[in-house]
Amino acid sequence: MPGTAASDALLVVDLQYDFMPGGALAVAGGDEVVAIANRVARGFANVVLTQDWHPAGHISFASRHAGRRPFEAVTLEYGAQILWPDHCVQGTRGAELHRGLDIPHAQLVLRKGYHAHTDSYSAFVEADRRTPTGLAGYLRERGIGRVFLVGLATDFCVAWSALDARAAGFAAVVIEDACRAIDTGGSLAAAWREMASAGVRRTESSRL
Ligand code: VGL
Ligand code: ZN
Repeated sequence: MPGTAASDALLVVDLQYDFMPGGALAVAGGDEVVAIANRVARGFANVVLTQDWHPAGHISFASRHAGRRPFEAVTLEYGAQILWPDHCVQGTRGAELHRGLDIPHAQLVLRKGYHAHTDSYSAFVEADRRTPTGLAGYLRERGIGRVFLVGLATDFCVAWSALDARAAGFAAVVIEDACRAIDTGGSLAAAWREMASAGVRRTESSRL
């Protein structure tokens, strides 16, 4: 399953300081993914980086909801939302892409989660499940048919992006060893189940 076809793209999801060990929403082993992503990206002509990019006081922050704590679930206008520590606030260091990322040929940095009242785990469609980011159109116009995914976190932004890639008609392949999970409340097992039933495939970076 070589990823070098002109119609393949690699999506490098949210390799930002706030998701690294020591960050505001640290993902265990998140920093290990950077070197793997760099290596994988060398095999792709088409690379898109994503960047979680929230305004201060974003609706997904527990600090915005009186009496709520991070990792609690609440119901918002658009449905279920897990509350998070403040993270990836626009213009802060925590929102910056890891400086060890070495993918100079990446063509697009796609920011998401910038609407104050809507989260967006997915790089394709916001959490209201209606507002597109424009990524599907971008990939389609560029003749992309298959999207490979690496990054953070397996069970949130990677999984939702992979599911929405499928929903938009792309083949989707998650490179499992190039991702790390948050795994809160069974989220990782649930994400793999949903991805499997949506036809998302999984592979290892050594197989590319
Ligand atoms: C993410 C939770 C909140 C992610 C982003 O990148 O997976 N998770 N914001
Ligand atoms: Zn976020």
